[in-house]
Amino acid sequence: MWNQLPEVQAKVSEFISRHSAVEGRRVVLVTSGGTTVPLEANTVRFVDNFSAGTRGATSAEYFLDAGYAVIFLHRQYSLQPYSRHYSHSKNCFLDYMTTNGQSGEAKLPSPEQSPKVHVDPEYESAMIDVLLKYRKAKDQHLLLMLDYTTVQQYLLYLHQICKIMGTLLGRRGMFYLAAAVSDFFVPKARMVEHKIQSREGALTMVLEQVPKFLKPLVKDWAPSGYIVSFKLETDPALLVPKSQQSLDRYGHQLVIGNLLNTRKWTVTFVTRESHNNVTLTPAEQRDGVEIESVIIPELVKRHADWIGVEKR
Ligand code: 9Z3
Repeated sequence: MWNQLPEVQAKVSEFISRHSAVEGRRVVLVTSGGTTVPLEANTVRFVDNFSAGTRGATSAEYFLDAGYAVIFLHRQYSLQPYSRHYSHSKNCFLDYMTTNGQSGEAKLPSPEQSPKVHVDPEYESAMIDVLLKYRKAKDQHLLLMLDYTTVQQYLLYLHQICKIMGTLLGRRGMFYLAAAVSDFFVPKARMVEHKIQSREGALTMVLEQVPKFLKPLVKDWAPSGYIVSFKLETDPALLVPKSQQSLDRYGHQLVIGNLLNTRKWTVTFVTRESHNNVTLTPAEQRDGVEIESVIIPELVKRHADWIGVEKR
Protein backbone atom coordinates (compact mmCIF):
# COMPACT_ATOMS: atom_id res chain seq x y z
CA MET A 1 0.00 0.00 0.00
CA TRP A 2 2.66 2.54 1.05
CA ASN A 3 5.02 1.52 -1.73
CA GLN A 4 2.39 2.36 -4.38
CA LEU A 5 1.91 5.85 -2.97
CA PRO A 6 4.70 7.63 -4.91
CA GLU A 7 3.28 6.23 -8.16
CA VAL A 8 -0.22 7.41 -7.28
CA GLN A 9 1.09 10.86 -6.32
CA ALA A 10 3.05 11.15 -9.56
CA LYS A 11 0.06 10.14 -11.72
CA VAL A 12 -2.29 12.53 -9.93
CA SER A 13 0.18 15.46 -10.05
CA GLU A 14 0.74 14.93 -13.76
CA PHE A 15 -3.00 14.68 -14.45
CA ILE A 16 -3.91 17.74 -12.40
CA SER A 17 -1.06 19.86 -13.79
CA ARG A 18 -2.14 18.98 -17.34
CA HIS A 19 -5.76 19.94 -16.74
CA SER A 20 -5.24 22.95 -14.49
CA ALA A 21 -3.31 24.49 -17.41
CA VAL A 22 -6.42 24.28 -19.63
CA GLU A 23 -8.53 27.45 -19.36
CA GLY A 24 -11.87 26.71 -17.68
CA ARG A 25 -11.26 22.95 -17.33
CA ARG A 26 -12.91 21.51 -14.26
CA VAL A 27 -11.80 18.32 -12.58
CA VAL A 28 -13.81 15.94 -10.43
CA LEU A 29 -12.65 13.20 -8.12
CA VAL A 30 -15.22 10.40 -8.19
CA THR A 31 -14.83 7.73 -5.52
CA SER A 32 -16.60 4.47 -6.11
CA GLY A 33 -17.22 0.96 -4.78
CA GLY A 34 -16.88 -0.48 -1.30
CA THR A 35 -13.86 -0.50 0.99
CA THR A 36 -12.76 -3.76 2.62
CA VAL A 37 -11.73 -4.20 6.26
CA PRO A 38 -9.04 -6.89 6.60
CA LEU A 39 -9.18 -9.00 9.77
CA GLU A 40 -5.65 -10.41 9.48
CA ALA A 41 -2.36 -8.88 8.23
CA ASN A 42 -1.93 -11.85 5.89
CA THR A 43 -5.50 -11.39 4.84
CA VAL A 44 -7.66 -14.46 4.42
CA ARG A 45 -10.86 -12.83 5.67
CA PHE A 46 -12.23 -9.32 5.43
CA VAL A 47 -15.46 -7.41 6.01
CA ASP A 48 -16.98 -6.03 2.81
CA ASN A 49 -20.16 -4.27 1.70
CA PHE A 50 -22.68 -4.48 -1.11
CA SER A 51 -21.52 -1.65 -3.38
CA ALA A 52 -20.78 -2.70 -6.97
CA GLY A 53 -19.66 0.80 -7.96
CA THR A 54 -22.63 1.49 -10.23
CA ARG A 55 -23.18 5.03 -8.92
CA GLY A 56 -19.53 6.01 -9.29
CA ALA A 57 -18.91 4.43 -12.71
CA THR A 58 -22.14 5.83 -14.17
CA SER A 59 -21.53 9.29 -12.71
CA ALA A 60 -17.99 9.39 -14.10
CA GLU A 61 -19.41 8.97 -17.62
CA TYR A 62 -21.85 11.87 -17.19
CA PHE A 63 -19.07 14.10 -15.80
CA LEU A 64 -16.96 13.28 -18.86
CA ASP A 65 -19.96 14.10 -21.09
CA ALA A 66 -20.13 17.48 -19.33
CA GLY A 67 -16.47 18.22 -20.17
CA TYR A 68 -14.87 17.39 -16.82
CA ALA A 69 -11.58 15.60 -16.40
CA VAL A 70 -12.21 12.72 -13.99
CA ILE A 71 -10.07 10.98 -11.40
CA PHE A 72 -11.85 7.71 -10.75
CA LEU A 73 -10.76 6.19 -7.43
CA HIS A 74 -12.44 2.82 -7.34
CA ARG A 75 -12.45 -0.50 -5.59
CA GLN A 76 -10.37 -2.98 -7.54
CA TYR A 77 -12.57 -5.03 -9.92
CA SER A 78 -15.69 -2.93 -9.29
CA LEU A 79 -17.59 -1.34 -12.17
CA GLN A 80 -15.68 1.10 -14.36
CA PRO A 81 -16.90 3.82 -16.71
CA TYR A 82 -17.72 2.51 -20.21
CA SER A 83 -16.70 -1.11 -19.62
CA ARG A 84 -19.57 -1.29 -17.08
CA HIS A 85 -21.98 -1.68 -20.01
CA TYR A 86 -20.44 -5.07 -20.79
CA SER A 87 -18.44 -6.29 -17.80
CA HIS A 88 -20.97 -7.19 -15.11
CA SER A 89 -24.00 -7.71 -17.34
CA LYS A 90 -25.94 -10.97 -17.49
CA ASN A 91 -24.36 -11.59 -20.87
CA CYS A 92 -20.83 -12.89 -21.06
CA PHE A 93 -18.80 -10.42 -23.21
CA LEU A 94 -18.45 -13.18 -25.83
CA ASP A 95 -22.22 -13.04 -26.32
CA TYR A 96 -21.72 -9.65 -28.02
CA MET A 97 -19.68 -11.24 -30.79
CA THR A 98 -20.25 -13.42 -33.80
CA THR A 99 -18.02 -15.00 -36.41
CA ASN A 100 -20.31 -14.47 -39.40
CA GLY A 101 -21.25 -10.81 -38.90
CA GLN A 102 -24.91 -11.73 -38.38
CA SER A 103 -27.02 -12.03 -35.26
CA GLY A 104 -26.97 -15.58 -33.95
CA GLU A 105 -24.70 -18.31 -35.26
CA ALA A 106 -26.62 -20.80 -37.35
CA LYS A 107 -23.54 -22.84 -38.21
CA LEU A 108 -20.20 -22.67 -36.43
CA PRO A 109 -17.17 -22.31 -38.72
CA SER A 110 -14.25 -24.63 -38.17
CA PRO A 111 -10.88 -23.16 -37.04
CA GLU A 112 -9.43 -24.15 -40.47
CA GLN A 113 -11.73 -21.61 -42.13
CA SER A 114 -9.86 -18.84 -40.17
CA PRO A 115 -13.07 -17.18 -38.96
CA LYS A 116 -13.06 -13.47 -38.01
CA VAL A 117 -14.66 -11.89 -34.95
CA HIS A 118 -17.46 -9.32 -35.50
CA VAL A 119 -19.69 -7.40 -33.12
CA ASP A 120 -23.19 -8.87 -33.21
CA PRO A 121 -25.23 -6.31 -35.26
CA GLU A 122 -27.89 -6.36 -32.54
CA TYR A 123 -25.50 -4.61 -30.16
CA GLU A 124 -23.49 -2.55 -32.61
CA SER A 125 -25.17 0.87 -32.43
CA ALA A 126 -25.17 0.93 -28.61
CA MET A 127 -21.58 -0.26 -28.55
CA ILE A 128 -20.32 2.36 -31.01
CA ASP A 129 -21.63 5.17 -28.76
CA VAL A 130 -19.84 3.73 -25.76
CA LEU A 131 -16.68 2.98 -27.74
CA LEU A 132 -16.40 6.53 -29.15
CA LYS A 133 -16.82 8.11 -25.71
CA TYR A 134 -14.29 5.69 -24.22
CA ARG A 135 -11.75 6.45 -26.97
CA LYS A 136 -12.23 10.21 -26.55
CA ALA A 137 -11.68 10.00 -22.79
CA LYS A 138 -8.54 7.94 -23.37
CA ASP A 139 -7.08 9.90 -26.27
CA GLN A 140 -7.61 13.25 -24.54
CA HIS A 141 -6.30 11.94 -21.18
CA LEU A 142 -9.54 12.92 -19.49
CA LEU A 143 -9.85 9.87 -17.23
CA LEU A 144 -7.38 8.73 -14.60
CA MET A 145 -8.21 5.41 -13.00
CA LEU A 146 -6.78 4.48 -9.61
CA ASP A 147 -7.80 1.51 -7.53
CA TYR A 148 -7.91 0.61 -3.87
CA THR A 149 -9.01 -2.40 -1.87
CA THR A 150 -8.90 -1.69 1.88
CA VAL A 151 -10.34 1.23 3.80
CA GLN A 152 -6.82 2.21 4.88
CA GLN A 153 -5.65 2.35 1.28
CA TYR A 154 -8.75 4.34 0.28
CA LEU A 155 -8.13 6.96 2.98
CA LEU A 156 -4.44 7.24 2.17
CA TYR A 157 -5.09 7.82 -1.54
CA LEU A 158 -8.04 10.11 -0.87
CA HIS A 159 -5.86 12.31 1.33
CA GLN A 160 -3.10 12.60 -1.27
CA ILE A 161 -5.44 13.23 -4.21
CA CYS A 162 -7.43 15.87 -2.30
CA LYS A 163 -4.26 17.70 -1.25
CA ILE A 164 -2.94 17.85 -4.81
CA MET A 165 -6.33 18.90 -6.23
CA GLY A 166 -6.85 21.40 -3.42
CA THR A 167 -3.48 23.06 -4.07
CA LEU A 168 -3.61 23.20 -7.86
CA LEU A 169 -7.30 23.62 -8.69
CA GLY A 170 -8.98 25.72 -5.99
CA ARG A 171 -12.66 26.07 -6.83
CA ARG A 172 -12.35 24.25 -10.15
CA GLY A 173 -12.12 20.94 -8.29
CA MET A 174 -15.16 18.91 -7.31
CA PHE A 175 -15.15 15.97 -4.90
CA TYR A 176 -17.92 13.41 -5.46
CA LEU A 177 -17.61 10.86 -2.69
CA ALA A 178 -19.80 7.93 -3.71
CA ALA A 179 -17.61 5.12 -2.35
CA ALA A 180 -19.23 3.12 0.43
CA VAL A 181 -16.69 3.66 3.19
CA SER A 182 -16.63 1.34 6.17
CA ASP A 183 -17.33 3.00 9.52
CA PHE A 184 -15.31 0.38 11.39
CA PHE A 185 -11.90 -1.21 11.01
CA VAL A 186 -9.19 -3.23 12.78
CA PRO A 187 -6.16 -0.98 13.52
CA LYS A 188 -2.77 -2.37 12.53
CA ALA A 189 -1.56 -2.50 16.13
CA ARG A 190 -4.38 -4.87 17.04
CA MET A 191 -4.38 -6.97 13.91
CA VAL A 192 -3.11 -10.56 14.12
CA GLU A 193 -0.44 -11.49 11.61
CA HIS A 194 -1.70 -14.89 10.54
CA LYS A 195 -5.03 -16.46 9.70
CA ILE A 196 -7.40 -16.49 12.68
CA GLN A 197 -7.78 -20.06 13.89
CA SER A 198 -11.12 -21.68 14.63
CA ARG A 199 -9.97 -23.97 17.45
CA GLU A 200 -11.02 -21.44 20.13
CA GLY A 201 -14.67 -21.58 19.05
CA ALA A 202 -16.74 -18.45 18.52
CA LEU A 203 -14.89 -15.34 17.41
CA THR A 204 -15.30 -12.02 19.21
CA MET A 205 -13.66 -8.98 17.66
CA VAL A 206 -13.77 -5.29 18.52
CA LEU A 207 -13.69 -2.98 15.51
CA GLU A 208 -12.62 0.63 16.02
CA GLN A 209 -14.30 3.60 14.42
CA VAL A 210 -12.73 4.78 11.17
CA PRO A 211 -11.48 8.37 11.61
CA LYS A 212 -13.92 10.95 10.24
CA PHE A 213 -12.07 12.06 7.12
CA LEU A 214 -14.64 14.60 5.88
CA LYS A 215 -13.62 17.10 8.54
CA PRO A 216 -9.95 17.43 7.47
CA LEU A 217 -10.94 17.12 3.80
CA VAL A 218 -13.21 20.17 4.04
CA LYS A 219 -11.04 22.18 6.43
CA ASP A 220 -7.48 21.40 5.34
CA TRP A 221 -7.07 19.20 2.27
CA ALA A 222 -9.30 21.00 -0.24
CA PRO A 223 -10.97 23.97 1.47
CA SER A 224 -12.00 25.69 -1.78
CA GLY A 225 -13.30 22.57 -3.54
CA TYR A 226 -16.96 21.83 -4.19
CA ILE A 227 -17.56 18.84 -1.95
CA VAL A 228 -20.43 16.40 -2.39
CA SER A 229 -20.74 13.46 -0.01
CA PHE A 230 -23.25 10.63 -0.13
CA LYS A 231 -25.25 9.38 2.83
CA LEU A 232 -26.59 5.85 2.70
CA GLU A 233 -29.35 4.74 5.06
CA THR A 234 -31.93 1.97 5.19
CA ASP A 235 -34.38 3.78 7.51
CA PRO A 236 -36.15 6.58 5.56
CA ALA A 237 -36.72 8.56 8.79
CA LEU A 238 -32.97 8.97 9.27
CA LEU A 239 -31.98 10.06 5.78
CA VAL A 240 -32.52 13.84 5.93
CA PRO A 241 -31.56 14.32 9.62
CA LYS A 242 -28.33 12.34 9.19
CA SER A 243 -27.48 14.24 6.00
CA GLN A 244 -28.08 17.57 7.75
CA GLN A 245 -25.98 16.43 10.68
CA SER A 246 -23.13 15.67 8.30
CA LEU A 247 -23.38 19.17 6.76
CA ASP A 248 -23.45 20.79 10.22
CA ARG A 249 -20.43 18.80 11.36
CA TYR A 250 -18.22 19.17 8.32
CA GLY A 251 -19.48 22.32 6.62
CA HIS A 252 -19.30 21.11 3.02
CA GLN A 253 -21.64 22.08 0.20
CA LEU A 254 -23.98 19.16 -0.45
CA VAL A 255 -25.03 15.75 0.81
CA ILE A 256 -26.87 13.40 -1.52
CA GLY A 257 -28.95 11.05 0.58
CA ASN A 258 -30.05 7.67 -0.73
CA LEU A 259 -31.78 4.58 0.61
CA LEU A 260 -30.40 1.14 -0.10
CA ASN A 261 -33.53 -0.16 -1.80
CA THR A 262 -34.51 2.90 -3.86
CA ARG A 263 -31.09 4.39 -4.67
CA LYS A 264 -31.33 3.68 -8.38
CA TRP A 265 -34.37 5.91 -8.92
CA THR A 266 -34.57 8.38 -6.06
CA VAL A 267 -32.06 10.53 -4.17
CA THR A 268 -32.39 13.57 -1.90
CA PHE A 269 -30.27 16.69 -2.35
CA VAL A 270 -29.61 18.15 1.10
CA THR A 271 -28.01 21.56 1.71
CA ARG A 272 -27.99 23.67 4.86
CA GLU A 273 -30.95 25.62 3.48
CA SER A 274 -33.16 22.95 1.94
CA HIS A 275 -33.73 19.38 0.87
CA ASN A 276 -35.44 18.11 -2.24
CA ASN A 277 -35.99 14.75 -3.90
CA VAL A 278 -34.89 13.85 -7.39
CA THR A 279 -36.97 10.90 -8.60
CA LEU A 280 -37.28 9.13 -11.92
CA THR A 281 -40.85 8.65 -13.14
CA PRO A 282 -42.04 5.05 -13.65
CA ALA A 283 -41.84 5.62 -17.42
CA GLU A 284 -38.23 6.82 -17.12
CA GLN A 285 -37.38 3.79 -15.02
CA ARG A 286 -38.94 1.49 -17.61
CA ASP A 287 -36.97 3.21 -20.38
CA GLY A 288 -33.72 2.61 -18.53
CA VAL A 289 -33.00 6.30 -17.74
CA GLU A 290 -30.14 6.50 -15.25
CA ILE A 291 -30.65 8.80 -12.28
CA GLU A 292 -27.06 10.00 -12.68
CA SER A 293 -28.17 11.63 -15.95
CA VAL A 294 -30.22 13.98 -13.75
CA ILE A 295 -27.82 14.25 -10.78
CA ILE A 296 -24.70 15.24 -12.72
CA PRO A 297 -26.11 18.14 -14.81
CA GLU A 298 -27.54 19.58 -11.58
CA LEU A 299 -24.12 19.35 -9.90
CA VAL A 300 -22.41 20.88 -12.91
CA LYS A 301 -24.71 23.92 -12.51
CA ARG A 302 -24.12 24.15 -8.77
CA HIS A 303 -20.37 23.85 -9.26
CA ALA A 304 -20.47 26.67 -11.87
CA ASP A 305 -22.28 28.88 -9.34
CA TRP A 306 -19.65 27.98 -6.74
CA ILE A 307 -16.84 28.99 -9.11
CA GLY A 308 -18.75 32.17 -10.02
CA VAL A 309 -18.84 33.25 -6.37
CA GLU A 310 -15.05 33.44 -6.39
CA LYS A 311 -14.97 35.63 -9.48
CA ARG A 312 -17.52 38.17 -8.24
C1 9Z3 B 1 -23.55 5.88 -1.43
O1 9Z3 B 1 -24.48 6.19 -0.74
C2 9Z3 B 1 -23.69 5.43 -2.87
O2 9Z3 B 1 -24.72 6.11 -3.52
C3 9Z3 B 1 -23.97 3.88 -2.92
C4 9Z3 B 1 -24.00 3.46 -4.38
C5 9Z3 B 1 -22.86 3.12 -2.20
C6 9Z3 B 1 -25.33 3.57 -2.29
P1 9Z3 B 1 -23.75 1.29 -5.83
O3 9Z3 B 1 -22.25 1.30 -5.81
O4 9Z3 B 1 -24.24 2.09 -4.51
O5 9Z3 B 1 -24.30 2.04 -7.01
O6 9Z3 B 1 -24.31 -0.08 -5.68
N1 9Z3 B 1 -22.32 5.88 -0.91
C7 9Z3 B 1 -22.15 5.87 0.54
C8 9Z3 B 1 -21.29 6.89 0.99
C9 9Z3 B 1 -20.70 6.71 2.35
O7 9Z3 B 1 -20.24 5.66 2.73
N2 9Z3 B 1 -20.68 7.85 3.00
C10 9Z3 B 1 -19.92 8.02 4.19
C11 9Z3 B 1 -20.61 8.89 5.19
O8 9Z3 B 1 -21.67 9.45 4.91
C12 9Z3 B 1 -18.58 8.69 3.85
S1 9Z3 B 1 -18.66 10.15 2.86
O9 9Z3 B 1 -20.09 8.98 6.32
